[in-house]
Parts: sequence; C-alpha cells; structure tokens
Amino acid sequence: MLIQPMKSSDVRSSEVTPKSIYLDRRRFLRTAALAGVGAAMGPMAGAALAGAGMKLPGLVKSSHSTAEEPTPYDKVTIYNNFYEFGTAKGDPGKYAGGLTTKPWSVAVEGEVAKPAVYDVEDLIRPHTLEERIYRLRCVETWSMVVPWVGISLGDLIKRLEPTSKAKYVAFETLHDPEQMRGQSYPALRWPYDEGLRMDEALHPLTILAVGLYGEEMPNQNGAPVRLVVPWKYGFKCIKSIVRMRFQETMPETAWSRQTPGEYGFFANVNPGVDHPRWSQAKERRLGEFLKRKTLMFNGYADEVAHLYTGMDLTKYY
Ligand SMILES: Nc1nc2c(c(=O)[nH]1)N[C@H]1C(S)=C(S)[C@@H](COP(=O)(O)O)O[C@H]1N2
Ligand SMILES: [Mo]
Repeated sequence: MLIQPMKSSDVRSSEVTPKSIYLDRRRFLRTAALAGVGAAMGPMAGAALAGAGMKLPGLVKSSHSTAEEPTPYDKVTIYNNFYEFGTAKGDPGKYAGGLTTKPWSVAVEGEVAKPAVYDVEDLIRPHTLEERIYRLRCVETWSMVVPWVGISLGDLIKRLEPTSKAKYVAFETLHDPEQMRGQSYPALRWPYDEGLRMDEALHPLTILAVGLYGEEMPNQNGAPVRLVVPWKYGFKCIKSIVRMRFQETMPETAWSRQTPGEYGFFANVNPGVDHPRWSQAKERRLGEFLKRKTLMFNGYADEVAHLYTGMDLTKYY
C-alpha cells in the first residue's frame, strides 16, 4: 500500500489511479467477495461486515441511544485523533485510507477459556449489530454525537469465557509502521494500548464498534473494530484492535504511561476533576459555537456511577 511520500517520477502515469476509482474498485471487490461468502452461508450469516462505505445490514436500534442530534458525518470523519497516522486532526482522514482492514485478525489471550487468533468476522458475526447513538467526549474538550454500529463487548467476552482470574482486559492496536506512517515517530510508545476493568468491559454500554452512520467504519475512525466506552474520555476508545488480553493485573495504557500525572487508567469524564493544564468543566460540540457544560460520566452517571462507589475520583482519575 502506497503511503510513503513518493516522487511523482517514481510512478509511471499509467500506474496512477485516482483515489475515487481506486476506492470504487476496492469496494466492488469486497462486495463481490462478500456476495460469494453470503451465498455459501445463506441466511445464517448474521452480522457479517460489508465493504468500505457499505451499508451494514440488519441493524437494530438500541435503547441506550441518546436523542441528541448526531454530529454531521463530515465532521466525525475529518476531525480525528489517531496518532498512528499523524498528530494533526486532519491526518487520519488523509492517510488512513490505505490501511488494509480485510482480512483482520484479533488475538485473544491470557486468562480465558477460548484463546485463539480469530478473524474479526468470526468474533463479530454471531452478535446482533446495534446502532448506538452515543456522545464522545475527548479529553481535549471537544465532543461529538455519533451513531456507532457495534456489538456488546460484554456479550463477546462471555462467549470467550474468561477465567476467574481475569480482572482486566487489555487491548492493543495494530503495529505496522509500513501502513501507519505515524508509527515512524515516537509520538507515543507503539503499539497504542488501552484497558478496562472487567466490570467496565462487561457493562451494557460498552461496545465494540464496526461502523458508524449505518456504514462500515471509516479507517480514520478505527476500522475494522474499535472500542467505544461512552462515559470515559475518548482516548480509552482504542482503534483498529488486534489483541485482547485477559489478565489479573491492571494493564498499562498508552496515555497514562506517557504522562501519568495527566492521564489515568480510569479516565472517566468528570467536570469536577481538571486536567493539570486545562479545565474539564466545559466542552465544545463539533459544529457548535457556544460551549456546553460537561456532564458527570459524560451524562451516563445513572448507568455507571455505581461502578465507582467509594473510589476517590480525584485520585483514580
Ligand atoms: N489506536 C489509537 N486509538 C485511538 C487514538 C489513537 O491515537 N490511536 N486516539 C484516541 C482519542 S484521543 C480519541 S478522542 C478517539 C477519537 O475517535 P474518533 O476519531 O473516532 O472521533 O480515539 C481514540 N483512540
Ligand atoms: Mo481524545
């Protein structure tokens, strides 16, 4: 995949394919491949993933969705944090397109009865694809409302049968500097990693997302599979996951390893606990002018506050 900057003289003009045509071709190939799979599997095929930009069929609306107005698709897909493709908000939209997301494997390991390297399709397909309209609040104080498409992470975890020693789940993003140009720079320690306590991972609000706006996940938003934990700051929502490890100890995570005084393991949205360098009391919804008040647990307090009873949230930030 061509992601390194190349001199135009390196490429003969006959080899240059405009991006739109290239994407259409890729879309066609995926559709064709899936048509074959679908025919073989017949109506038993459940939540099979479609092609890039393809509609995901059979979505069920979720009762967990917010009634707020979704942030326009254009904003959700051009203003991103995905440091594997660069640190500017526009970089992922520019450079993630070439990432190969099919086939895609996810290694499941550690304290679990069914460890294996799974094709992502096999992990997702047995589950119902739901549309979950969630707020996402970035620690940098912008926010958006996104109609995610995903499955319950808890349902998947139960199917994988963690052992009684599994107290946490650790996640890792793909590490492939050839495809992820930002990994040539030490912006973070690669691969990006994240983690959840088991009760957080099993919470019904926590999903593995495979799409947004009814379509397969755009690469810049974390294709083919990313975490969405709506009551936590956006950096917990690790993208392009290749590994899930069940373990007894609290995992290290990319941002708290990098700057432990600024980012903690829990990272619950909390307007009362400021970042050392800025206030977390307000946020700007992408596309809006006036700031809004940030809500405790990003507005999901009724559902999740009980997970943290008795914990000092200024200490466990
Ligand atoms: N692998 C990986 N996952 C990541 C990030 C990243 O840099 N790399 N950025 C995080 C941050 S800080 C945010 S706010 C969200 C942004 O998700 P979005 O681009 O879909 O809005 O992704 C999170 N997941
Ligand atoms: Mo973020």
